[in-house]
Amino acid sequence: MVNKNYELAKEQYAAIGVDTDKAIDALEKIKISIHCWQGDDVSGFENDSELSGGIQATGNYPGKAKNANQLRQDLSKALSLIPGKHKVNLHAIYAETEGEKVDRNELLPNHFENWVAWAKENGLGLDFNPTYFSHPLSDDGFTLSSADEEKRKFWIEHGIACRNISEYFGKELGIPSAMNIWIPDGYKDIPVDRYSPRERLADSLDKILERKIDKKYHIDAVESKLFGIGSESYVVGSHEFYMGYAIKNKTALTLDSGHFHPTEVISAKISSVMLFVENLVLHVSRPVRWDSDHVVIFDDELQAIAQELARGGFIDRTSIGLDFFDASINRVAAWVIGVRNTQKALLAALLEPTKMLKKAELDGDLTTRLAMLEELKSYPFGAVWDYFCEKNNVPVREKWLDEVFRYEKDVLLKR
Ligand code: RNT
Ligand code: ZN
Repeated sequence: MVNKNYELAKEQYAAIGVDTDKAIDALEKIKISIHCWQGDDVSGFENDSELSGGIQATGNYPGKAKNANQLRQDLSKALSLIPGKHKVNLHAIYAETEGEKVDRNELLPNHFENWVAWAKENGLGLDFNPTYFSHPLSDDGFTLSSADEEKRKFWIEHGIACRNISEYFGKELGIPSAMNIWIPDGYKDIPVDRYSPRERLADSLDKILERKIDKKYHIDAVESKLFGIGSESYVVGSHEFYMGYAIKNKTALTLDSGHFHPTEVISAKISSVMLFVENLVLHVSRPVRWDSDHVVIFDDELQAIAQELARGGFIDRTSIGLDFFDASINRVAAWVIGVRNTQKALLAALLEPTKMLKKAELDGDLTTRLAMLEELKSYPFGAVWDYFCEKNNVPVREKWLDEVFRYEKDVLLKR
């Protein structure tokens, strides 16, 4: 059935000049950066601080991972239901310090050696994030832009420690680690001085990034935001701030789909960003009325993001990461849904007869452009997706759900 459907689909796509085998080869090469924090509601293993920084995981579905072994077990389960080879995105709070209290400015590569061993065993890459939230020294809402020099120093040291860890990931695994800096800094109410915190943030970043690291191993990225809970009126690390910083300092820029005004979409920004920065990092998320971090679904914006990457030839310069945390449904299923949807959107984009569409556009034939874009929506891309799953030895269509529920019964509900 899967093969038969694929052959039929292949013919239909061939008729409009699209090679489905080529699209499949291209999709197979794309590593999605899977965020570990969906597995435990962004808790981490430090055990002594509540989630803070204006982000929130709501829900209390049973079976949350309570330690690194459980989190790796859950990730392995999810990965077994996702076609292809991917990367796992870690945060500093997922360090394993064997019961010893190690503060964040003192973290070392060896605190992540279990993660590296596991990644090697499973053929995965790793990405990284310093954690600038859920810590007593971020309680007043300021970290790298703090006016308190002691605090600011602590967080600079944290950034430096994290770059060493990220470089270690890249060296050990032979795949560059993208390290994304996001800070929660900002004010609930209207500030008087918007400039000085930004000046301090730029200075902190300069200090963190001082040591040159080979891009073969490590890529620096910076993530902007419009507002958070408790930073509604002012966020130090705004889009303009980081766009400027990334261009000036040749870092990557991270675009999170939940971090802009409600009618603003990151798909529309990619083509501008790619003119001025070498690498793009995406945090694909789904904001529902606000930066709510819902599980990514196959919606218009996800498809538009994939189209922009494929049409522009930007896939090689982009780290496609996910960033959502929903604690109201099975957490393993949340990963599988989000990653598979992202891959589906990429496949749909790779199956587009882009050359033909661009030609129609250049020729001024905007009627054909619209007609074709609409017709393409009902082309049999699902048959190609099913074939891709089968080829990669993962369940076709919703069959993966049975495995998640079996795992829930055998493992998650026993925790
Ligand atoms: C917060 C940012 C940030 C975090 C993760 C946990 O608004 O999106 O990327 O979600 O680092
Ligand atoms: Zn994000």
